[in-house]
Amino acid sequence: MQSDEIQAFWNKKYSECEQNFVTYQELTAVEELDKYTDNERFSILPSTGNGVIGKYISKFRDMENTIPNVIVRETVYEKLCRVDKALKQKNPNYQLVVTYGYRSLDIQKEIFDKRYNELKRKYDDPSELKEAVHRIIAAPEVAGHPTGGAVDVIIYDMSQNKYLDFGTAIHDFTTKKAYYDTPELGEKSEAKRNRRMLRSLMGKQDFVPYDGEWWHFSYGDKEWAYYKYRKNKRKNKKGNKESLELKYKYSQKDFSEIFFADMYTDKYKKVELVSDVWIRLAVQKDGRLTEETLTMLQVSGIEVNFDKRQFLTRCSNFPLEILFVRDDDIPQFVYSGVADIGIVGENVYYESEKESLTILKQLGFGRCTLALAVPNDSIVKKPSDLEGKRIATSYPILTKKFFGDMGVKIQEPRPVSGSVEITPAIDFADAIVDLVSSGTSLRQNNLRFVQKILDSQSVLIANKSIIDNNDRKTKVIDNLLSKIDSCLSARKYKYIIMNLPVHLLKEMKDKIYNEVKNIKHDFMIESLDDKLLVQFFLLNTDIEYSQIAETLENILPGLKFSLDGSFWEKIRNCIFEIKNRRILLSENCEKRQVQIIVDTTLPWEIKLKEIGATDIIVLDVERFVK
Ligand code: PRT
Ligand code: ZN
Repeated sequence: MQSDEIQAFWNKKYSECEQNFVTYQELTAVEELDKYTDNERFSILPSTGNGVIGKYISKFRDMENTIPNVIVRETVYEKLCRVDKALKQKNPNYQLVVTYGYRSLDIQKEIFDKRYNELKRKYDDPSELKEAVHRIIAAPEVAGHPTGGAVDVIIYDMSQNKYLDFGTAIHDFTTKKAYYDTPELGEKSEAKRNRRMLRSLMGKQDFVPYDGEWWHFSYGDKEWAYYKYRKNKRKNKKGNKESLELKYKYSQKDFSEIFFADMYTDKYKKVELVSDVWIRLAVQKDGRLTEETLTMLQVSGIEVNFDKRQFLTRCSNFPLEILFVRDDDIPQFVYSGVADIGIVGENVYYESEKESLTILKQLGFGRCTLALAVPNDSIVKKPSDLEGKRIATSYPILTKKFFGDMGVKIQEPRPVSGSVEITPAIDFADAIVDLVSSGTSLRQNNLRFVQKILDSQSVLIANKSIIDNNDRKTKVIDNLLSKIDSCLSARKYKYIIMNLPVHLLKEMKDKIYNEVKNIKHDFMIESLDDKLLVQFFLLNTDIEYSQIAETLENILPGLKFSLDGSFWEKIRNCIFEIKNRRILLSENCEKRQVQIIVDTTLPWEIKLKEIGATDIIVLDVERFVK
């Protein structure tokens, strides 16, 4: 055969395949079952573990900005786990991998529109055009992925460290071999066998296949309803009772409507609940606020299992779920109730202008200033010099408000999402409104600070209207706030590692020992602790006696402060006197390492030098709190 004859032969074969595909027209005929079946939550597929795992194929991560993990309906997740279990019974080295699950409607629309515009010229008939595009990418209003019911799956062989042969790579649309029934793969080929195995395993869990992509299966979406209906109709020809069911369970959802089920871990099990009321906190996924936020939670005693690939995690010792998202989305998520509370910069909070949102607490980190700046050589001296001028910013609302309040009419602010500082140099703007912290960025871009618009730090925000109506959640949030409070006060302290002269410590202890053994004969000099003595020494000499009582009781275990006022006065002097002895110190005397926590509001540096401390290292307390 000539090569174009061969081509014609395959084309004919493939168009026969295409006859069987579910069409757009057919899908629009499917009706909704009822509203209540659509209420179920979504689950996150773990990216490791023993059950089914979710892994986006890297080139196909168009959900990256919103969701770093594959997510699906709760029921779909359970069914997938059962498929994986059945698969492992065939071969324990086989692993079911889901490379695509929920896709937001916006993305579905975007991809569909792109293809639609590409193919527009080729078709006169609009309904033919729609069908042709639909064959490549499902029309948004009937698509399965935005319901969370459709998945793309493949099997991985863990003993070989590779995917099983399916004839094409997953998501490879460049060849029609992606069609399940491609005539190019022999019936007995390994690829065909694997396709049949996958289809049969998925089918046993009530998923339906899509003939145009060997990897695509769904449960509960329109394709699913139609496929079942069509199958029943076929049976009908053989004389079986015809089913009139042509109804689907799951409708399309926007990301903001999605509520997540519990995290699943290995072994197909849910994590055990430690509470029946959980609150969800939205935090920045990957940015300036992420590390400090997580540290703050840890120091507050909350165990966060942070894994960059996850976007939702449950704390193991506090009823808190953490949702990792882009910081700009946090006000919206808290506003819409996707999260109960969130942590963002005040700049983002005020820019979002959501009325029912409120600041619960200022957190002290992520400090910066929203400022107006102009090129060094600009004639602008003050905001009013910018009348009628162009201003680039990521904060158009705050910018407009600032100039509005000053009564200066500027052009509509020009929104840019990054690299604001270069816009004057490329003549896109006459001035910028941007965040500044060290000011390096302004200097590097030959910009000059004109005026501060807003001081910002990170804040904990909540949706008043939701919180006020839920006492149980309010309780959990109050509990969280008091934990955060104690963390914020811990920031007052520093962890100090230093070397101290051994003979000085010894002298201090001897003196105390002599005083104590008069009233407590079994007192041991070993029970005097270096660390406590130094801590006591750092206290101000003029503070109230009662205030240091607790510290003294720690230093001298077994003795009660109430014992005798004059006795304690003596002990106190034993310790404070030491600093007058520093004459005795020499550079090369024997030293011992002592580690203490100091209150940074006290003049600790001077005092430590007074007792001959050397090699002082200062660290944040947080690092030492697990
Ligand atoms: O990806 P995602 O959307 O989550 O992150 P993002 O890029 O929107 O935000 P990110 O991580 O840059 O900042 C998060 C928050 O940190 C901001 O909303 C602020 O509240 C706070 N913050 C604190 C800052 C800065 N300091 C800061 N310096 N945000 C941005 N900057 C920029 C500044 O605009 C400048 O361009 O950092 C650059 C360097 O600043 P200088 O002045 O130190 O040179
Ligand atoms: Zn798919």
